[in-house]
Amino acid sequence: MDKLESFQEDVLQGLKDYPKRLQSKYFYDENGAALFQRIMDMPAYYLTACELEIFRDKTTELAEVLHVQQEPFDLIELGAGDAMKSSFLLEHLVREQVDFTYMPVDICEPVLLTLCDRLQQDLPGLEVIPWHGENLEMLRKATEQSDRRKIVLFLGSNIGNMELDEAHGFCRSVSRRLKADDMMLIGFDLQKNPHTVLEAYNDKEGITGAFNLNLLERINRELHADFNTTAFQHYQAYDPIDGGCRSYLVSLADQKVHIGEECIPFVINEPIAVEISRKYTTTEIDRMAIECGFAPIAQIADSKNWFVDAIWHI
Ligand code: AVI
Repeated sequence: MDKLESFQEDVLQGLKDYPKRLQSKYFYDENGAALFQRIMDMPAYYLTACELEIFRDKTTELAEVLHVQQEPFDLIELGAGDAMKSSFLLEHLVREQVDFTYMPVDICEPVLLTLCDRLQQDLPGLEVIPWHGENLEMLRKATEQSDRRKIVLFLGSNIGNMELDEAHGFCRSVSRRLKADDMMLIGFDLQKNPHTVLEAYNDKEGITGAFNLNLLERINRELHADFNTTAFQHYQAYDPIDGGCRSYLVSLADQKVHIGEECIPFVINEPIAVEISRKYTTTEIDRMAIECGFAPIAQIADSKNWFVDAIWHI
């Protein structure tokens, strides 16, 4: 099945289900990636600034906890994107003449090529091997390719976009690929004042709303659908008990939407669940490490204690 076919299958399966749902991994077409960039620039979207601060101000501590002087290793960054945060660590390692190869993984080839070009200019001494494809598939290839020690980065609270069972399954799959002395560094957004969380996903300018509605536009563009995007409204909810920050697109009318040959009925106020951005407690993070076959070593936080990069070893 090609990419378009699996997109169509996932969309139809989700919209025929009850309650209706769409997968947030489909947010990131070209428009979605540009809108996410605007989200990251919003002052209310604190996550990027917090993790950037950790990588900028605690680089030496990160490098020490990761035992980078121990032996040559491969630094595999899952979902690397523009590697804005990890670049602080890369610069530090190059400066310290650490023996390592950087292996960025990304589903989007142009993003990966842009990153490689930038790294070649900014850090000419750095050895880079890009992996274009799905995270776990590329991790498998990278671990099969060499026996060198591996350090896996999974930043940006991307783990938060998975339901708990999915997040556990993902971390377990990573741990099964790793061996003694290998490590994983994973970014978690922490539970905090519920208003702070909600404001990060419910901006008045409507950028997050546009980001979510872009998924319907993408379905129109790529799957020959006729969503009237003005007849759907973004709704965000945060549950401070379980840490689930969920976004929905709510139908503003009784309406029918055609996707290719299929017809999907909506009743007024019916929601489509589109994304979870889960917030964790520090205890849950350590528990998750253990349940997934890792041993937690450290949690490095920003100055507000809003975000942590957790470091686990096998
Ligand atoms: C990519 N991911 C970690 C973002 C988040 O915070 O869940 C996606 C996002 N959705 C709305 N705003 C940002």
